[in-house]
Amino acid sequence: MLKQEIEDGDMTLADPAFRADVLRGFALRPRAIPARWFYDRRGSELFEAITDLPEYYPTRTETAILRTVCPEVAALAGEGRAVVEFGSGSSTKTPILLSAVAPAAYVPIDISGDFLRESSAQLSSAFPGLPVLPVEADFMHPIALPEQVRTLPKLGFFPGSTIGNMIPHASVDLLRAMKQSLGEGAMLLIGMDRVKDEHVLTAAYDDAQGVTAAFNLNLLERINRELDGTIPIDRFRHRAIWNDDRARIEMHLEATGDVAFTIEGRPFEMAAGETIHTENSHKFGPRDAKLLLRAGGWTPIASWTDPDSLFSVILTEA
Ligand code: AVI
Repeated sequence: MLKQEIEDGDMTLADPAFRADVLRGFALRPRAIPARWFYDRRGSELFEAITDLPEYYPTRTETAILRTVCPEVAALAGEGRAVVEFGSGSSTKTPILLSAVAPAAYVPIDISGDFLRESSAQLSSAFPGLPVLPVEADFMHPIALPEQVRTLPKLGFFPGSTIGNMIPHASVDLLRAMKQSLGEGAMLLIGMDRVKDEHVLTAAYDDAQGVTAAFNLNLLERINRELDGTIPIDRFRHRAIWNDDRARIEMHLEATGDVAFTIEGRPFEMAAGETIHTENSHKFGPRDAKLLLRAGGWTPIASWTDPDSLFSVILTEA
């Protein structure tokens, strides 16, 4: 999870980067706040709940694909690789890959030390004998991997279609940074969500139980909590819109009436119907996915989907 939270006893101190992004984001037109700020403790819990929703197909579909194809991935990757996961590996997907590949070591990378420690401890007990070497770092930039795995060939793992939350030039930068981190002879196994019927997409991001709405609105609660905000949350509603031109679901928070509020004492106003853009989730046709991967320096060598062509898992080499 991308999460950064500074706690001091009972009081949560504001992260200066959060403050800067919120103040900058409210000054933009249209207003926009980066999606990374969704993932405080409450936001991470809500995201976990989203992954179990009947409408949110990505997690269960990708998991099912991995169950089927990981033995093939293992055969293509060969023996003796270190698996390097971009993200904390707290999901059920990681054990599926580790069981099939039987790697020489497992290196999870995450910006949140808390998540990293929890998931590393779980994986160590599930795979006794496997060296688990967590790295607390921002994987958006090239990373020096632990000494123990430097000479081993790597298999990168980036599931969940998290790449879809970046705009195209940022995803190309990320793929290039991953290539640099993983080094010579590396492979990358990546999950990418596919373009599909608009109603299936909008339902996945605007579920009947309102969990995704709560996830989106929690960003305003976080601003109120951590930046001494007075945003009237009940005067905002969650919107999930398919932007066909950009092949992405956009999440927005829309003011349902004229509102005035303060953030750390600074005054802000929004008119009814004005929005704050909070997330992009890009979807990829099979050729778009391969083109993006090639632009990031990776050559696709195998690609799998589910029977309904909802989601892709792609194996690439550097
Ligand atoms: C983390 N990421 C891949 C999710 C997605 O589907 O874009 C985040 C999410 N936002 C709303 N629902 C799920």
